Amino acid sequence: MSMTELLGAEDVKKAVEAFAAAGSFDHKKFIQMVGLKKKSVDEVKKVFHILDKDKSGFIEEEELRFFLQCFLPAARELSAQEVKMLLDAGDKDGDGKIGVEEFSSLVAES
Ligand SMILES: [Ca+2]
Ligand SMILES: [Ca+2]
Repeated sequence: MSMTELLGAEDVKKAVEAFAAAGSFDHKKFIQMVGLKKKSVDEVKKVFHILDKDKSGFIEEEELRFFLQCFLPAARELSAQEVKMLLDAGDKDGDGKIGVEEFSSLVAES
């Protein structure tokens, strides 16, 4: 299952392009733009599993760098500051990584 099968390819492209400039990433707007907010709990979990590239059950800091590229391979990497902001927003229990429940909350809050 790829991201563009779960989400509309056009929506993903538009969202990635909207945050093409380094430092411009806004996870709430991005989550809305790719249509993730309208997806079912199961679909959000599928997206989580794509973002969890090494299948550790968590999205770690290193994986957050490639957050946009998981949606669109041609996208840019997130900057260290953007990664930190995204991690701070998603990591509710402070263990330094985002679990599936935390990711679902992040989507729900967006
Ligand atoms: Ca992982
Ligand atoms: Ca956590």
